[in-house]
Amino acid sequence: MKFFLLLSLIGFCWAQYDPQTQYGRTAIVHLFEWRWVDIAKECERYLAPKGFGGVQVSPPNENIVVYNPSRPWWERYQPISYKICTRSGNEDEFRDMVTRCNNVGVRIYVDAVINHMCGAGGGAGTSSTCGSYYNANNRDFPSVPYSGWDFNDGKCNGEISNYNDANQVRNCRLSGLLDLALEKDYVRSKVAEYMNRLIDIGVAGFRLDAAKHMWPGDIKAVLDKLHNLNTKWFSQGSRPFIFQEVIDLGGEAIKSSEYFGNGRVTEFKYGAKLGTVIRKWNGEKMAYLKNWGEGWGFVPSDRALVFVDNHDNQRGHGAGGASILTFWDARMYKMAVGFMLAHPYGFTRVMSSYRWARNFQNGKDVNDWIGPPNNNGVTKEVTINPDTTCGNDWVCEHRWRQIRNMVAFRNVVSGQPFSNWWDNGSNQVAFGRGNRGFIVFNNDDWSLSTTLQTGLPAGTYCDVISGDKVDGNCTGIKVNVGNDGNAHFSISNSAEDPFIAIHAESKL
Ligand code: QV4
Ligand code: CA
Repeated sequence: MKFFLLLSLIGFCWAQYDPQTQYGRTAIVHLFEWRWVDIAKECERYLAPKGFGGVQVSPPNENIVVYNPSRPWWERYQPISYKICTRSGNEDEFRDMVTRCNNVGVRIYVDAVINHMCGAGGGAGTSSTCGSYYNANNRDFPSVPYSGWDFNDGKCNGEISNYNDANQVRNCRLSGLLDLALEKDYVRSKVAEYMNRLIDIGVAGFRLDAAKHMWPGDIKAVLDKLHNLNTKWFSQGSRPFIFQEVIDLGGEAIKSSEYFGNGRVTEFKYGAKLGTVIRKWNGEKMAYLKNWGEGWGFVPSDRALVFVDNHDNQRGHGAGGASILTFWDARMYKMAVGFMLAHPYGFTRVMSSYRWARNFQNGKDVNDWIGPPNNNGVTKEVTINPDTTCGNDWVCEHRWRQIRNMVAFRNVVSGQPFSNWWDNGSNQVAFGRGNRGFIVFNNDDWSLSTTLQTGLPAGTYCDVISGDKVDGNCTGIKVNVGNDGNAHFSISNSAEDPFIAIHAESKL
């Protein structure tokens, strides 16, 4: 990432696109709803040794407490104040997490909910995660403080009803959430004060929640008030990494390109399209992935934050629809995440979820609101089983061998070109990353057996999908690459994981 720093030093201001990860670390994980004490431990015991670049954490600021339904995950997207005090932990625990993760080279990115406060129907009282008083009826949030003057009621006192009217999308209420008047310097200053407190603690950047619902210029005005990153862990002049949640599947007034000046944007087309291809819906096939990336109409790679699923669309919220692959579709999900991590496009985020009791009625999961594993509202610890999986209903996709090893693959091939593409015209495809990595998929209903040019030096390589390289041996499939770079691959269409990946560091 030193390249970005050089550019920022000579005034290219690239820095807000730079994830600020430790050199050679190229993916982050969203530890959705985890407690700070558990994230601190995970940084030290797992994320650092396995080469993860950082963690997106759930909103750390005080939120409304909702009892109907009972403590939904989405209560954390209804701020009451900017006190660092939620079900994930208090400010001391947050500080400890950021320090311990940074000390092992794992960055923390905060989910910043700065477009709004709680729902207009949130009532009044102290039903909040830190006991702060609020009164949604008269827009009173004394712990910030915000009052009626600080909201957009004067511009629009209703909900967004027309996504083809940019003014509505920015100035009206998203799902009834009280919309902050971010054109006011006072509001910009309160938001920046909150974000600067987090920067000074040591965070590396921010996900800007509901960025689509804020004017790009208002966001820029806030970002211009932000401090440089803490020099205890970041070089002088480092700017916070910014990725803006902008859902743009096309066909609406607002385009993600309006936000490129502020930082990266979430590319929701990525997961929606990849899910359709891997599911082989609408005549899609993996052979079409040859021009994956900008060729599919996505934003430029250096402006993209990409993911297979996120906390919204893994449960039917937000965008992507039924094609989105999640941990519930494990076999296809691993293929999609593997493809994402092997392909050079975008900066990659891996989802890490919890299990909940889905209950589909008329095609909709009526339990889509269920919050994290908990004992009477207290979020459960992330326990680690002897086989390194997680207990207490935490899914820990990031610990699945196929996904963990592809995070390492992405690090090993970083900077290498997309090369040696091959396909069978259907759903058997392969591609390399220069002379450092190679991956082969069989998503057809028949076996794959073919010799391919890998671009790799001769030698015996361990497949990192079916196993690991342990003490100079492969616990899974071995692949022999000849002096000409060719190797033979056989993948049954009924294999547990119908894909093979090898790289420079899995070579015996
Ligand atoms: C209800 C009614 C409203 C009424 C309001 C009155 O629906 O008509 O005016 O009460 O208070 C929850 C409830 C929702 C409720 C709202 C306010 O689900 O029914 O409105 O609270 O009380 C998450 C959830 C939402 C949730 C919200 C706040 O997805 O269901 O709403 O948190 O708790 C668009 C946006 C995109 C957004 C996506 C979900 O462009 O930015 O929708 N994604 C982000 C986050 C997402 C979060 C929000 C934005 C809001 O990823 O998790 O929404 O911060 O695509
Ligand atoms: Ca707004």
